[in-house]
This record gives sequence, C-alpha cells and structure tokens, in this order.
Amino acid sequence: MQFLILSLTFGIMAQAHEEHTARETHDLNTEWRFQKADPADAASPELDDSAWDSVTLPHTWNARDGQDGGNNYYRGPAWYRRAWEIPESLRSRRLFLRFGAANTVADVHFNGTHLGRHRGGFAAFAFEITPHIQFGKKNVLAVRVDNGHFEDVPPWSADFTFFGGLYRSVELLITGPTCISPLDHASPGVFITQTRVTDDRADLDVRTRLSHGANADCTARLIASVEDAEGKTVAEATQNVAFSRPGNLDVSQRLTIDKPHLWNGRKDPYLYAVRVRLETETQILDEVRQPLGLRYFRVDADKGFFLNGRPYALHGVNRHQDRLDKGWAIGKTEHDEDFALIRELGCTGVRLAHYQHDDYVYSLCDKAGLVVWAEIPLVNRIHDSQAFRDNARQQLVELIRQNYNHPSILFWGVHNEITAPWLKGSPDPTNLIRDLHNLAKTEDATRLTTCAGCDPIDHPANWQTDVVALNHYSGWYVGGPESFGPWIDGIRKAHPDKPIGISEYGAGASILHHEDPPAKPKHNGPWHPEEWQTLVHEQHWRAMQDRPYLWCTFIWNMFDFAVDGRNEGDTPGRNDKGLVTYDRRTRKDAFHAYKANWTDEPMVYIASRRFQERTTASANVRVYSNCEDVELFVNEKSLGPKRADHGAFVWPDVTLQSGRNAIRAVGRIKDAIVTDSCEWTLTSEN
Ligand code: GCB
Repeated sequence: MQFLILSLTFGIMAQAHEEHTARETHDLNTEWRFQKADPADAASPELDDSAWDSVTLPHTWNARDGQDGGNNYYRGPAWYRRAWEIPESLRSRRLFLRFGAANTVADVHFNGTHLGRHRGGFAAFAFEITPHIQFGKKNVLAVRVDNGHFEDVPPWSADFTFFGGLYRSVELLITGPTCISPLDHASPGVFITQTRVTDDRADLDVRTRLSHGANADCTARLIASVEDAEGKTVAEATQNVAFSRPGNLDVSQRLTIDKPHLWNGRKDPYLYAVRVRLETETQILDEVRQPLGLRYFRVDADKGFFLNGRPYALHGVNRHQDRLDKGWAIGKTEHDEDFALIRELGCTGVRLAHYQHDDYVYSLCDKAGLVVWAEIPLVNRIHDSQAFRDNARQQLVELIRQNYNHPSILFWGVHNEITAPWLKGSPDPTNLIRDLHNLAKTEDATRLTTCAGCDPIDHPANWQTDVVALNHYSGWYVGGPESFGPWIDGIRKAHPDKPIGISEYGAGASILHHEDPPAKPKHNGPWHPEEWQTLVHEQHWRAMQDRPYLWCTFIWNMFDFAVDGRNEGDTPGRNDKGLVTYDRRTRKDAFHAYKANWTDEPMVYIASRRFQERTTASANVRVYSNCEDVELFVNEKSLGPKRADHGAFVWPDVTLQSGRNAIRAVGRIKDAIVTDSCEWTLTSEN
C-alpha cells in the first residue's frame, strides 16, 4: 500500500514537469532497506529484502558503537536497497543519482547492473541511470558501502571515528536530453572563476559543461547571468551552442560587473547569484543557479590575512561533522545549530576539518561571511602506492570541483600532520604534497593552498603550499601554555618569507571536572578540569594578539567529537577539546572567554560556574566580558570594578563563606548593563 502511494506521488510530479522541462531534483532518503552484512545476492533485483531493517537517510551503522570507546566499532561491508517505480512519462528524460557521500567505498548497482564504485568517504558522486531504467516498473537500487580499512584510500588513520554508511542525502536528478552535466566529478557543472576583482570592477569567467545525451541534433542558447541580491540582472552573456551527437561541450562566458558590492566577511557577506540557462526558442532545457560572492584577498608573511585590501583578523575554530548518538548521519537542522553557535562565538573563519563537509555547510559559510579552509582527508600516515596517490588526487579534484563556486572558501588544505615522528615507517610525503599543491593550482588558480603541519616543523612536506599553518598544543601535549609565543617566534625566524598560521591549538575539558587554580593534567588521563582548558586558551589568545603576522588561528575544536579509540576525560571514546560539548548543550567556559574577545553585543559570564560544591574558601573568580568594566559582588558585597585584560576580569583569592555564596557580575558598556550570577557552596574548608 505504501508503495502505491509513493508511485502515485511520483506520477503527479512527473506530470507536472512535462509543462516545463527544466531539471527536477527529488530526495531519495526514505524507504530504504538496510543490512549490516554482505550477502552474496544483495545486488540482485529479485532478492526479497522485506526482512531487512527499514532505514531513512542520512544513516550510519556506527551511531552508538562509534562513540562508546574501545576502538571496536563495526568496520566492514553493509548494504542499502531501495525499490521504486519510475513512470513511463519520464521515458524521454535523463535520470541521474547523486550521493552526498558514502563512507568509505561504495558500489552502486541499479537493476542488477554495477554502475560503478566510488572510493572516498566525503565527496559526492553521481551516476546516470537512464539506459538501465525499466519505465513503468519497479527499479531496484542496491548500494554496498564498506568502511573497512582500504590501503589506497585516505585517511589511513586519524583521530576520529570513521562512521560507515550513506550518511548524506541521495538525490534523483531528472533532466532533458541536453543538460548541464551533473557528471563532472558530481560538480554543479558550472565553474565561476573570479578572474579579477577590485573595488571598481569584477571580471568573471563562467565555464559550463554541457552534456548532450541524444542521437538527435540540438541547437540552443546558453545564457549566463549575474543577479544581485534583489534578483536584478546586472550582467549577462549569451552563446549559441549546437550538438549533433552525444557528448560533452565546455563553454566559457565572460561577464563584468562594475562597482561590485563585495562579499566582505562577517560584516557584509553580500551574495550575488549566477544563473546559467540552456534554452531554445520554446523551452528551457536546463538551469543551474550558483552562489557568487565577489572578493579579493591575500596573505602577507608579516601582516597576516587581507580581505578586500584591508587587514582581516582570521580567527575561528575547527569543526568536525559528527554529534552525539548520530555520528555523521546529520542534516540541515544539525548544521544550522552548529553554525549558529560558530557565529555566536564571533568566528571570522572556520577550518572544516579533516575532510569535505556537506555542500550545505559551505553555503552556510557563504551566507554568514565565514572564511573557509576546506581540505581533503590526507591525515597522518600515507601509503606508498600509486593507487593511494591517485585517490588523494581524486579526492582533491572532487573537493575543488564540487565547491568551486562557494565564495567563502579561500584556502584548499592538502594535508594534516603527515610528518609526525610517531608515524614511524610512513613514507616521505614531500613529493605527494608538492603534486597535490600543483594539482590544486591547476584546478583553481584563484585560491591559495595550505596545510596543517606538525613536528618536525622543518620537514619539507610542511613547506610545499602557498601558505602554511601548524598544529601545536602548548599546555596540553607539549610544555606550558606560555611556551607558545617563543615557539612560534622561533619558527617565524627560521621561515621569515612564508606566511604562517595556527591550524590547531587547544586542550581537553570536562564540564564535570573542576580545579582552582588548575594544574596541567595528564592529557590522556581521566582528569580534564575545565579551568585548565580556559587558562590554555586565555594565554594563547593573548600571545596571538601580540603576533599579527599569524595569518590564521583556529581552535581545536569547536565541538567535542567521537574517537572510539580514546579513553580519557569523563567519557570513553571522546576527544573533549571542544568549546562546546558533544551534545551541543553546554558552552564551556573557554567559549565565553573567546566570545568576550570576538563579539560586540554586551555580554558577561562568570567562569567556573559549574564548580558548585567547593571545599576551599579561597576562589579565583574569573569573569569574561566585552564590557569596559565589570564589578563583582560576592554575597551582595562589591569587590569593586575591574578593567579588562583581553576580555578577562580576574579577582584573585576571593574568600567564600561557609554554605551558600551568591556570585554576581555586572558589566557596563556605554548605556548597557549586563549581569550574570551563579551560586557556589562551601562545605568544609581543607
Ligand atoms: C591533531 C590532529 C587532530 C587531533 C588533535 C588532538 O593534531 O590534527 O586530528 O584530533 O591533534 O586532539 O590530538
């Protein structure tokens, strides 16, 4: 019965499209059958899968076992199947399947035909199914997804759980016989190059890959236009095209916009749109719309990052895509929530680590004005084989072509920590990195390449990209937080001509563990006091402010994330270096320490508020605020106002009374007053 309703709905949609033949996109996210096994006949259309689990995409089979510690989550093959009727009325159309991602290797079978294999867990991929469709009948899609260990597919090893599954959307795309190709590495088929942008003028090259799928002649016009945010056309170019046999045709069109409204980061992320339309006198054959944000930028080894000619402090967070009880099987709601928090924090940039994120995420960054570092999952160990190198190249081409038009992306990251001394026996990655850098420049000459290097810093593999950034954990894995400044100054001295940034720094923190004043804990131990994380960040931020040469600073990490092989802090299977907990419910103290530095809307926040039960009368009270002055009241008695030091207001050695203590902070800025309060209980003095 359910099946009938579905096919009826489909029939109605199919009828509607006959009036206008532009493309249609339908989610294929419901009505899947799933089995975490590898039955021999799973690709067969005849198989009875009625006893398999019913699942909806996005889906992962590791939502629980991938986050609970023990490094024993299921890594291996599993199958997804979906059957649905494709109506007769679509016989003259072309149909494509587009998978948002499948981790790690996917084999796609349609009506018993193996359409192909996609290797790599993060990029989208697409297949045309037109020649294999049984119109008016049930069609069976069967996908084998395997998140086992593949020698020739990066990442080989990394500090995160490799959640298996079809964890993003699957779409059915319907076009006419002549269309803008969805098959160039699953890209939009439209590539907008900002050949030259200044305050006065923007020159664009819009290249479109057309695909003609019929043995009949076709003549049409290709119109590329730019619309401003109000939908007004501000530039347009038209080109006649003709096809006589099936194949692809690349068409480049030049457009100029005078006095462009620039995409200016968080302050003004103005977006135009590029519309590419293929049409005849009577019909629109296909149409694709892409975002356009006009901007120019550069990085200076002495002065850091410049956006549209002006210095722009590029500070922000790294973001992993997983979350509690869902792993990577997340959708727009979760992405929206994550980016609302990232915006609230006041970030100007984000490193989308350690792999390609959902296309929707880059769109959110376009709209928010967040500068993006996008990267491939070339993490830790590399494998010395041509197949591995080819796959790294493939993942880079997919990342670039699929996301080429997102104005927020300014940097392509080609590796993360591939020189670490503990990767004993890993082959020298230098040639591979040089090759990936060259490939990125060939694919996209307008952006800069970067990398997240690590010890030994002077390894040549860390110095192949246009700009360089380093992962370094002073105050956690190495030394105290005060060692950061001298360390980075030493590196700058050794490499004075290369722009250097910080791709990762941070410390772990449990919101259940408190210590005042905190001592440096064992990083892999069970005790991760929140106060230590805060202190590490406070000190880093101060040191970073004194070093404007750093072109970027990215905190590791915005959110706690799953590493099934870890066992530390308050929960097995978790990396707790996030500024926000894995469930996104709690902003840790360090979040507020940055918010005080990075935002203008008046705020005040008392740190250590969760350290409620105390046994020591002396307390160091820290308040984070962007106000000019903050006054502290303990049990309604004022301890006087203080001035800020990088957003931190500190009252050392405050004496608490036995029993309850009411703590209240009042911040003042111009006419605004903001307050925060909490309660601490002193039970017995040690
Ligand atoms: C790093 C890695 C990152 C880890 C992080 C950590 O340098 O790039 O993947 O999660 O350190 O927390 O140890």
